[in-house]
Amino acid sequence: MSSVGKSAGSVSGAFPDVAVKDLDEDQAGAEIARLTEEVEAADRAYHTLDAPEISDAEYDALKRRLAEIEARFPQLKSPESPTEKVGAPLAEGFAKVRHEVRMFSLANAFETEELTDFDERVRKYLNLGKDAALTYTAEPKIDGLSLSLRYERGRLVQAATRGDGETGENVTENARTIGDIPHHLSGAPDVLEVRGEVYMSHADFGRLNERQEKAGEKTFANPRNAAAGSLRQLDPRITAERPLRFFAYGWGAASEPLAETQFDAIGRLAEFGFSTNPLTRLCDGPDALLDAYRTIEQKRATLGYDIDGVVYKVNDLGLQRRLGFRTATPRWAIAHKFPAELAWTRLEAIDIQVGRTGALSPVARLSPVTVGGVVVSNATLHNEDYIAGRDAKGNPIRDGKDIRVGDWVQVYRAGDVIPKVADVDLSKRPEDAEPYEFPKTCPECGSEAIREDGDAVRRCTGGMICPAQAVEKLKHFVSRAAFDIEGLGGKHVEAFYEKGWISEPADIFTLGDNHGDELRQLEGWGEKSAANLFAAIDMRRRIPLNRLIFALGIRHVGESSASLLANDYGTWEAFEAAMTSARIGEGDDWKRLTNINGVGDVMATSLVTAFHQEAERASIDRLVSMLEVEPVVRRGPVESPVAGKTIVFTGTLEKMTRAEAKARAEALGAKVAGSVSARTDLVVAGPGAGSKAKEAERLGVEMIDEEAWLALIGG
Ligand code: D41
Repeated sequence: MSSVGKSAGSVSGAFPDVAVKDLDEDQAGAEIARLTEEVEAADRAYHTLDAPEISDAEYDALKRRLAEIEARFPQLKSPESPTEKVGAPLAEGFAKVRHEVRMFSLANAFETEELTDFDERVRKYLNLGKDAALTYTAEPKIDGLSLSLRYERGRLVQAATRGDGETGENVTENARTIGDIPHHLSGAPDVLEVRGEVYMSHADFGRLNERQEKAGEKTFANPRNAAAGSLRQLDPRITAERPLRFFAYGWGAASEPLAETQFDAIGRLAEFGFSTNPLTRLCDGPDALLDAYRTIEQKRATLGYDIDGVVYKVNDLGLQRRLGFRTATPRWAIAHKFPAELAWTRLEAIDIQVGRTGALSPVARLSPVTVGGVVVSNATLHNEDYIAGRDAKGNPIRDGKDIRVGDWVQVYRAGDVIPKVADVDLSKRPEDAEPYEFPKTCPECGSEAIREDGDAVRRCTGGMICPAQAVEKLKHFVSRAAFDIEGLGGKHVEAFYEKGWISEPADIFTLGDNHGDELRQLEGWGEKSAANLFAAIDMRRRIPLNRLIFALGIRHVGESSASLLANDYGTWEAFEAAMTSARIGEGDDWKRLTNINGVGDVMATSLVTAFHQEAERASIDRLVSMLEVEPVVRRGPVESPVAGKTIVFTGTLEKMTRAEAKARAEALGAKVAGSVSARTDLVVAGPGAGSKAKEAERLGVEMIDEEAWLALIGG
């Protein structure tokens, strides 16, 4: 029951096949909920469980669709949306470091067209014509992990991983062991944070794995994992033995400007003693960028280290400053990714894994093959339609070719993710290959497995009698975004379940009383570790409402939906009472539930059903009787003179474009509206303001010019 190849699943009742422009508001809400769940599930699998479930390309596609829908329906966008977040949650064990200047991520482009779009967006934002000069840098995108190095008066004082962009891990001692990282800089500003990528070369990676294998230690799947695993060693002596390298690509806090351009600033970093990528080029437009992309792609195989694309950045630092940042990414940079790598191999077998909600997920067992430097032997097959060569609507995929055991299949992987089967070669199909027959019963418990109308997934009906479902549900319960019980990982859950010590979440809270002595006797456990575990469990007897709702593992209720529900109902008592009295499709409780932005009929039905199923309900009640559920505390708004105000811009702005003004206002917590009404708090009017200014005057809305506006927001 490893999580290899489990697909993020599809949610019935959403609208994955409707073009964004054709969605109505209700559909958009359901799609946002579905995409949010899928992105979060993938994030968890990738970062927390170290077992990615979908390819980078699929992940990017989900996130992109989510962003598109949010852009069209900004009123539906949650401040907690995954499109607002950067990077990985923190691992435990290192002290946390707040970055003085946030470490942003990079937006991605895959197609040439997206690169020209990028250039157009930049020009439009800056109000530059098509032919105005605009220079970019192009540099390889190193496939490693980002690190921020803080120097004070030239001395390295701190090194931190990116973490979630706001807060990273303090890995200073480890960073000091990396040869490419200077301990002293001369001629640098008093405070300077140098940012770059830690990576491992192919040759060093090969030698490290050989060494690990000889020593009977675990080997790494690829250089990036090796670099990450090596940098995040709690013992710096281990890091010191690992051949890590570092390329500087940027900076965070700096007490003085380094230069006037990106290119020159990187040149300064090189003067200070950093390695900077020798393939970095200046480009005077999209054609030159594409040229640089092709050149770098050609060199990819012989570079000796992994790169996964090319990063373009606006060269002029003044323009970078004006362009600024969206929530998670700069407007002045983009990563142009290389296409995914492909390989052909034989499909040896199809296994079925059973998940928390009973979903039967087919996994391809492959003849091992190297894809982009990584040996691949498993791949996801998604669901039975995918194997049969159909999509969710019954339309052919792969021209309708089905997948059979014994087939030659094409697998692809992008980054270090679980690969996917993309295609099948019918000319190599063995004569005796039979169409795959998807099981109609659960391979774990023998219960009937059924497919509901509109659901792409076949599910085991065994509920908690199915050991696979029970264990997966328990694993979900203790996972990081749920109860996050330190020292109680998936392996322990499996072991305790097998011993019959825990079969539902409530049992975790009586584990000490009922099985404490047995646990202390268990191999690998003792007084201290058992005491630690029970202390960790006790710590979670108080739990925030949103975590509890998420932890229940109700189908369609992911992390974000759980927060939406918690925010709306506020307390467990209110939530529980509403779910208990609600009836599917009717009455006030149902109306209130489905009126929550982001809660559609599908999720609501799932919730109400769960609370009305006797066994499930009893299990929830047993759990909650042992807990103290924290109600939701509402967060205060951003502090600024315009926070919470509704602002309208009209007329010509001279110091910035409309888009820039809007972004600034929104960053300060204001709402920017397109027309003046009684709800408008402030109108910023430039020369040529017409009807909107008149309307503001008529309504007595405060009106100021651009200069006063800039003074108000501090320039
Ligand atoms: O080589 C890289 N992996 C690389 C990453 C690069 N050459 N430049 C980068 N520039 C940035 C900004 C523009 C945000 C300063 C980056 C990254 N960011 C980055 N890497 C991982 C997250 C962000």
